[in-house]
Amino acid sequence: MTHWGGFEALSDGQRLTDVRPLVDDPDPSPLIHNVASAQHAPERIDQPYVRAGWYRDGPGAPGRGSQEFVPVSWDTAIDLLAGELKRVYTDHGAASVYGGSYGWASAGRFHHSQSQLHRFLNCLGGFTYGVTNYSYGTSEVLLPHIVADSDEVMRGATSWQNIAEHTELLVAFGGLPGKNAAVTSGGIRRHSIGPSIADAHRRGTRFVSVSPLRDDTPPEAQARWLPIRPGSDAALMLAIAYVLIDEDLLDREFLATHTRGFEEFEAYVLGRGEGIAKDPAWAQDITEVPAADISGLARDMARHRTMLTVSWSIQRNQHGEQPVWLAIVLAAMLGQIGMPGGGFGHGYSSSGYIGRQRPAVQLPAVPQGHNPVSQFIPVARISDMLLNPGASYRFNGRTHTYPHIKLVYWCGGNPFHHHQDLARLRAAFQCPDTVVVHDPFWTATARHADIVLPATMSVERNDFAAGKNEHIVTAMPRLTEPAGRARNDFDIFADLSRTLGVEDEFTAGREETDWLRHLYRELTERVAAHDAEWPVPDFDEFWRTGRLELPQTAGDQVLFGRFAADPESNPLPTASGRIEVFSPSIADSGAIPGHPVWIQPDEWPGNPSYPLTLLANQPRSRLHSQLDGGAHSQADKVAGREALRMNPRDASARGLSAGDLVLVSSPRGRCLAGLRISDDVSPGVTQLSTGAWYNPDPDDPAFCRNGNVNVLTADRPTSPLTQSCAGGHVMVEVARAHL
Ligand code: PGD
Repeated sequence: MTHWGGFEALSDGQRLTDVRPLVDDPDPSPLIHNVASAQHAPERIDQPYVRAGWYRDGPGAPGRGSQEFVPVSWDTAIDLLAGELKRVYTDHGAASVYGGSYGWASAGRFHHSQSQLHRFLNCLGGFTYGVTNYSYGTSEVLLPHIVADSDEVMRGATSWQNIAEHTELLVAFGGLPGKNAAVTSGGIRRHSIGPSIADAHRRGTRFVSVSPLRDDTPPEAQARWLPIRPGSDAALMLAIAYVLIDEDLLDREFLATHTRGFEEFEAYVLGRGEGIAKDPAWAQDITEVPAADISGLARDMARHRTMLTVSWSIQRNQHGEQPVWLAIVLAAMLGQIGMPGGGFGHGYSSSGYIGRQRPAVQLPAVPQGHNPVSQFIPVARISDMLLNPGASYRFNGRTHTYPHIKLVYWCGGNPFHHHQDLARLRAAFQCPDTVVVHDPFWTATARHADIVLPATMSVERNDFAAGKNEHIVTAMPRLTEPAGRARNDFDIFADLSRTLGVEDEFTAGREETDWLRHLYRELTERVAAHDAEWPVPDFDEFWRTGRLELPQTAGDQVLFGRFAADPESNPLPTASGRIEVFSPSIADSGAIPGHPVWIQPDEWPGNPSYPLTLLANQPRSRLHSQLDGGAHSQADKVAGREALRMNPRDASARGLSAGDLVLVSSPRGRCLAGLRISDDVSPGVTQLSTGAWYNPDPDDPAFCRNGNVNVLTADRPTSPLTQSCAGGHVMVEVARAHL
């Protein structure tokens, strides 16, 4: 099982051949073909390594990211690392270790890299941790202020089945990209988004896809495409709100009984304060959506059972809070929240689990123990923390201080893929005394470490997996020997904990198989407690058949149905118990206004040096940066680089042809890419997915030869409220490259 689907394969003990999707997957992802082809690729780390300067001169030696590595034995690596951990914990304390280690790693409940790392570091006294995430970090902070916990909103989203039965109009801001729905963190057994959309379309749901990219919504939806200027969805939504107010198409009774603060918002929309009415003509200038289309869409929404959804990508931008908040306010104005097929969702198609019925039991996880350290950062503030120890910053209404970090430990993530402004990150990575990385591959993060330990891939170990809202648990028997001298993260930590005298706390006396049986027992006890009649095979039987079906929650899944029916008895977990159109807690934070507004991002069309808006979105041919060397990912390259898409009009204005090697420049950096021309991309827009491996010029860390888009993006937070990743858009210029 992978985050992008399950497969069966033949194995000769060393390599996989004949990889096939699981037979019960209705729409398998071709990404499974990256696994076997990457397993023994040259980028695989064959044994432990230590950076030459660090090996020679010890912690703090300069040259990280630009030096050779010395191969060492496992015994030497464990001794060196144990000694360094002891020094840092003794001399500087647990808060000087950054173990946030953000990243997706691999599917599998036991060999979950971050859980293993956190458990290990907690045995040593704890660590500075990371909060929120790069996927939907903005919403994770925002949503509890205005409706509920983000997990509740996303895992409890109205089901696709309910949409197919009841929704007349589904308006998708950011579209419904099938490539993202093909992935669920933790594993996806059945790819069902295409069939779900086709079913809804067949039963009469009309789709409107608001996006700069036509193919952000799959053909099954037969969607009406409403191209929009990137980053302007909030302006479009405000104009829709204006039309609903102006034409009295809103449900004032729902607003009075279920929301707080609509009056302040209404005054802003009508321009009563600062005098600018947010009408369709105002929005047309900002969004490039014709005013008549905006009015028409508002009326269509008011006259039909309407579901609004905002993709995660839209909140991954400066001021990304605003469109998420506005979609909820619009849904409240329509008065359909809690009705079958109506209301709002967040992230339909941003991940495969949203809109699927929840299982009735929680999956087991490796216990992480207790972390006594209170210091943390929002994960996307990694460079700020390393570059500015002791500085203060605002987050979610409070002031915090960046700790002094001496040791960075990364296991299962790739910040030199996921973070913005990689030249700045590279400078930040020079600050700690020591950087440790476990990864199966020589990622750019491994190349910027001092101690590099080769981890197994999931096909090289035993585990079981189920992603969010997945109701089949899949066994993951080890299919091959580990490549080279790779070891499981768990075994590496077990060795370290033995050397450091905390083995019993870390392993609890269990090895891999004992842990799997232990976690499986926990799961089956939960199933039995929920439904004593539910068929539960013992572990050996589960391992033989490869699957365990979980009971699902009962009933038709409608988000906030009970709240809508009786808000007094079923209040939301917000300060007012209602939907907060105006939020005093957000207003008091001073970070952003107390109701949603339009704020123009700092980078915006108008600078002749960087006239194109580049969408730095999720790739089609791999998950993030994972297995970029795999066959499927490599087959998608153009001119040997990551493919950049551009509208024919913009290509011809620059004298560019399909297949050209191009140079993409932003105010921060430059990268090479291969040109693909497509009228699925709006004029003035260009698109380069994330995940090509950062391969900097030795003399210029801001220049990437492979096409890593994060050399271009700004390391700027969404806002001081959410401090999240705003890497979705960047202004660029594209020209033919001369090598
Ligand atoms: P991955 O490529 O999945 O990226 O960032 P993330 O760091 O999660 O990295 C996972 C790493 O774990 C890989 O190097 C893989 O080899 C390693 N790994 C896999 N299995 C194991 C294992 O068992 N043990 C160990 N030790 N390592 C393992 C993703 C992040 O990028 C996310 S979630 C999002 S949504 C963001 N998206 C964007 C974006 O849209 N635009 C921009 N500009 N930037 C983004 N960055 C973010």
